[in-house]
Amino acid sequence: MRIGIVCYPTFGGSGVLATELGKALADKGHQVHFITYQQPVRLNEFNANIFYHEVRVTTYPLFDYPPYETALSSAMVDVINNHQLDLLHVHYAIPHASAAYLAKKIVEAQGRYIPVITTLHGTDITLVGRDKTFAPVVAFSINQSDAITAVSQNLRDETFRSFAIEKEIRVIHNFVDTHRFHRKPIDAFRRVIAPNGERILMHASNFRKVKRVQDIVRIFEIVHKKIPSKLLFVGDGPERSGAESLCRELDIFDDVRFVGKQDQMEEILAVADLFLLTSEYESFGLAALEAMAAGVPVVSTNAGGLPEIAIQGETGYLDDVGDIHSMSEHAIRILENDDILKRFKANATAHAKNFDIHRIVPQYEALYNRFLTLA
Ligand code: GMT
Repeated sequence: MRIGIVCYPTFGGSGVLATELGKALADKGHQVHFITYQQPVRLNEFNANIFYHEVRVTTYPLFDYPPYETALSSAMVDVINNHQLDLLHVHYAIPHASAAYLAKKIVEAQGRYIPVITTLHGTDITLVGRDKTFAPVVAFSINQSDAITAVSQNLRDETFRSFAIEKEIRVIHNFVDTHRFHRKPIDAFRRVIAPNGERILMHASNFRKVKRVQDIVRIFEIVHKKIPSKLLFVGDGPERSGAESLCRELDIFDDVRFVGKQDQMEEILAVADLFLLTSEYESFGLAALEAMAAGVPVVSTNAGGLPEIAIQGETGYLDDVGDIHSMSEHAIRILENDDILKRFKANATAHAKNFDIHRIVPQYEALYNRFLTLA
């Protein structure tokens, strides 16, 4: 198949998932065309089946807001026609679903049929999409997609609650390459972070408000009093400086490291003992799944789709949003004893296999195939 993938190229989960999907499809022999404004961060290796088409937005003094969506639709039309795409798979509704709708209509007028599959990822529905400046366009373009998928049952239900969607929304859970994430820790790296064998707690995100990173700091403060430990923050974003200030205020800064954006997550996760995710909402929580695949138990909130990927008391614990004390107690319970930690690590590794790339990618292929027979 010749597949066009449209996504955000940044560190966010939707872009990561779309890129990993494209790479997996290319490995299976499909020709994959990424259409986006920048090389996706996880698109870091050469593959003869992968093509990358950069969307360029012409600037002009008249444009206070350069029309990215128009440029994106034009790029889609160009790639559909010049590379004879069989379908377009767009990740994150805004503005990808409406740009795809326009591209679809343009090529239709030229006599070509191109199915559009839209995958909803979370904030495109729950935060940004609901905003009335976007809502009518989001609802319309989702309804115009030939197929709609959501990354969790929770997101599917939220979408139906928020918009008048007239079509079936298929749940295809996010996935992880469990083989790639199952790494041996690099001892030298572990020693740099935890020179005296302390436990290592980790959080990775885009540090947006929805992640409640201050809760992570407060949980660590409690855990740290009982268990010699270090906290590693991976990623960057608007709430990072607030988290740094809180670490200073609580006098734990020497035991916390902010390592910024990293693309080799599997190597960093390999040294972690516990992953913390305190989000107010996660449609899925890909970062938590990647942690589990690396054998790292997860203490998280029970928000959104997180209960669909974790097992209470086995792969970690799920607590109410903001319940810092329960999350701290659970973290301590996992970390205080080597045998318990080992059991949680093994459970996390085993459970992540249910979301292995080789189980999930065929679900997308089966969906694509339904449309190829219509073309
Ligand atoms: O978490 C973010 O803010 C980034 C966002 C994105 O669109 O990249 O992540 C969303 O999509 C991920 C991949 O499907 C999910 O794992 C995240 O849970 C989801 N984030 C939210 O729902 C807040």
